[in-house]
Amino acid sequence: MKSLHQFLTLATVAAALTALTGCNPPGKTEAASSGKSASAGSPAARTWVGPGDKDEYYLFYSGGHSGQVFVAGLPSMRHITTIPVFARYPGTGYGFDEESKAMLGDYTWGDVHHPGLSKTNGLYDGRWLFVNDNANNRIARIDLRDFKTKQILGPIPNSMGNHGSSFVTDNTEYVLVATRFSVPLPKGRYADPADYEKEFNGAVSGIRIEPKSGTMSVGWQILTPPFDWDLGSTGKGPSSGWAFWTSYNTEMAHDQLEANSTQKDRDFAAIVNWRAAEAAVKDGRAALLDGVPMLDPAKVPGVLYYLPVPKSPHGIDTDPSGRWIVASGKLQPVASVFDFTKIEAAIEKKDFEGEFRGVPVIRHDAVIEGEVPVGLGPLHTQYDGKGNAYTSLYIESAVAKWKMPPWTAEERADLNKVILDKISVHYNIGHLVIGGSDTTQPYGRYLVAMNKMSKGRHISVGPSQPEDSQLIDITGSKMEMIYETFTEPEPHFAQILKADAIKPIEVYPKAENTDADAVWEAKDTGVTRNGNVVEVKMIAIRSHFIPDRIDANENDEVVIHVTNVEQTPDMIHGLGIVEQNVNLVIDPGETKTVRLKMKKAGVFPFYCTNFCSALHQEMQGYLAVKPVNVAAK
Ligand code: RUQ
Ligand code: CUA
Repeated sequence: MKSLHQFLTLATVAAALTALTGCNPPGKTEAASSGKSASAGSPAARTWVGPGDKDEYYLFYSGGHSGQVFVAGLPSMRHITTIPVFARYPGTGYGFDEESKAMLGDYTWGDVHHPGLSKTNGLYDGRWLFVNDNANNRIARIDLRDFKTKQILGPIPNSMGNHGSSFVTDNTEYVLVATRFSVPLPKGRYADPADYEKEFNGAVSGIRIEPKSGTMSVGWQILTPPFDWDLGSTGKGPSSGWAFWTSYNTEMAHDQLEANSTQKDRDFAAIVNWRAAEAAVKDGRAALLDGVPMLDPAKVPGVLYYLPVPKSPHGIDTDPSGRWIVASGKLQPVASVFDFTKIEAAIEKKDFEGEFRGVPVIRHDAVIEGEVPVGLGPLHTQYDGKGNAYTSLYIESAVAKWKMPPWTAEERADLNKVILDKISVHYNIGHLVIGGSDTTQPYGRYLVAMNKMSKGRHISVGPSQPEDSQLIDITGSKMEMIYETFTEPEPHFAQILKADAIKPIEVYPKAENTDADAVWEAKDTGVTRNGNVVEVKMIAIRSHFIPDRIDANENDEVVIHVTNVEQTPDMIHGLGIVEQNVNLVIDPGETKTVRLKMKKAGVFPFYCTNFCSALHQEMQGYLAVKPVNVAAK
């Protein structure tokens, strides 16, 4: 795939590196001479995607409280685009036209944590990317056909702080969601936080996905005690039909959680049989709470079990086989490996160590396979599909690579022996991602460490510092750091998708434009008045708008529908109206609408915001607004 030119460039880069490091013999990189394996050439060679060449993978980063999703390429780590989801984004005009404005509602931000790709038969199918909003209890669907946000569901009833999502089931039946904070339910009810244990509740939810359209709706919810639900994952193989979430704060503290929620040595994970929950709702065993079906697990046995896991856990990750479930306690330096086949057997035999509010607590020792001493501050675990697990160590600023069960008797006797490798990251890693780790067939080639601190590993940009992400090659027996990049705050989790798994469209085909207000020819454009409403049907094409003059009166409502009639990729036009806060960006073949109230008279120029041709600058016009007293004459 690489061109001759590129190889020449690589040789030059390698030579330059050698020159810089001085003592390396030709062809040997610094990494190689320092005894680390350099599995396929120098790090520079392995991340180098030359001008005109393309990356092999997409990296979909969550954008944290930016409310967006960042798209980068792997292995180059180059930022390619930003998909706005929960926040306005002038760059693509998102949140300025009527449709996206309506989707955003009154919220101006979101907090994106965990993107989840849609799946068919347990593998990514390249249809949709779901992302959650921890702040305003929403979940969004991005269509990978055009990389646009198509639906925002929420605020989800009975959910407060949608952190524990977006976890997608094997055939995208559901995106699973758990509430982080507990509140008096239904939302809007007041209770004194001092009565937390009695009055507050949490919930886990199944967001149903319509198989053809991807339309999301709340399928079912399960009421829980006021624990703080944290992270989750969905089952597969033997655990298909199940889902798992960790919680912190089984102490049910309502204040000073730093101390009060870290008392117990174990917190509960939720083991949820979502197929049973779905069936129970069908059988009419749910009660409506705030308009959605809520199951009480004490009255509907079999939908929920608790599993004690050590201490203040964070990540809980099902392995590609679906048999092993790894939970990490932030405050214990181990990753606990649970055997789902034993969990099933324990449920079958009622091997419980008690119950909590009518929900059985599975006996920990009956289902634990081992506690792997991974290191300090374990958070999340990913899998390479070759029997290895990789756990992020926040406190240690490292990634531990370790061997999954089955273990030999010798390994079992001393689980230090299953730790295969450790690599430092910079600094305080949160999530990490391996492509396809949550599917049955991980790609297992690269690992991206998403670090919470960058601590000046970049030229200074002042106090507001970016986050640091590092690319690690995991093809060899030793992990190898090969690249580092920076993003705006704050990637939590990410998903990696093979680039050839999708074929996005680059123009909206004219035949598919169903907008009733779309116009394609000059003769169909125009300005019509209906009482106080002035409606404009407009065309944008290199390098003019038709019409390029709009007349209105003060206090009129002006409704503009613009169709970009181009069918050429990258021929994007914009419509900016000066001092009117109008910023439409219209992709080829797309129609967008904006409504504006003409609050004051004057003549307001409008222009194309996207440099589309040599005469782009000439692509302009006037919105002429007469004052009321003149208009009346
Ligand atoms: S969290 S650093 Cu919001 Cu996914 Cu673990
Ligand atoms: Cu159209 Cu610039």
